[in-house]
Amino acid sequence: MNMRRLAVLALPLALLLAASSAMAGELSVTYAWARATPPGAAMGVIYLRIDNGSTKSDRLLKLRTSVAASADVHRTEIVDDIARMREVAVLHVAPGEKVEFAPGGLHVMLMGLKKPLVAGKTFEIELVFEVAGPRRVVVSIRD
Ligand SMILES: [Cu+2]
Repeated sequence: MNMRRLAVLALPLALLLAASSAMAGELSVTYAWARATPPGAAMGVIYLRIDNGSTKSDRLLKLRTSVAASADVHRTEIVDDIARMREVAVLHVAPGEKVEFAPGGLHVMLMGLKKPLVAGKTFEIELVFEVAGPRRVVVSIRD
């Protein structure tokens, strides 16, 4: 293998390392998406991932978005074969823990939607953590 070939192979690896080291030591919120809603719908849901890359335990205290009157963390639970949603007032995220919000489990419940969530569009939500502070993320809307 000649040197030129080596350099070409080394470049993607260097980029990968740079990307992962930028995330290390921090709490990050990624993969945020919302389900598109029909016209007139009052409620919507957001799924995302919280990755606590820090060494400190943290808590999600509050969520803010301009698209709805309120945004709260809910957990769907099956009780006696019936799916129920329960509000999670304060979500704990342990050091190194990844918390996945996904259909059938944790989700952000939007209530009092101000307009329909249209597939292909985006909006922003801010998650306020006790230790890490606010994290503003772009939510993409999907069908
Ligand atoms: Cu809910």
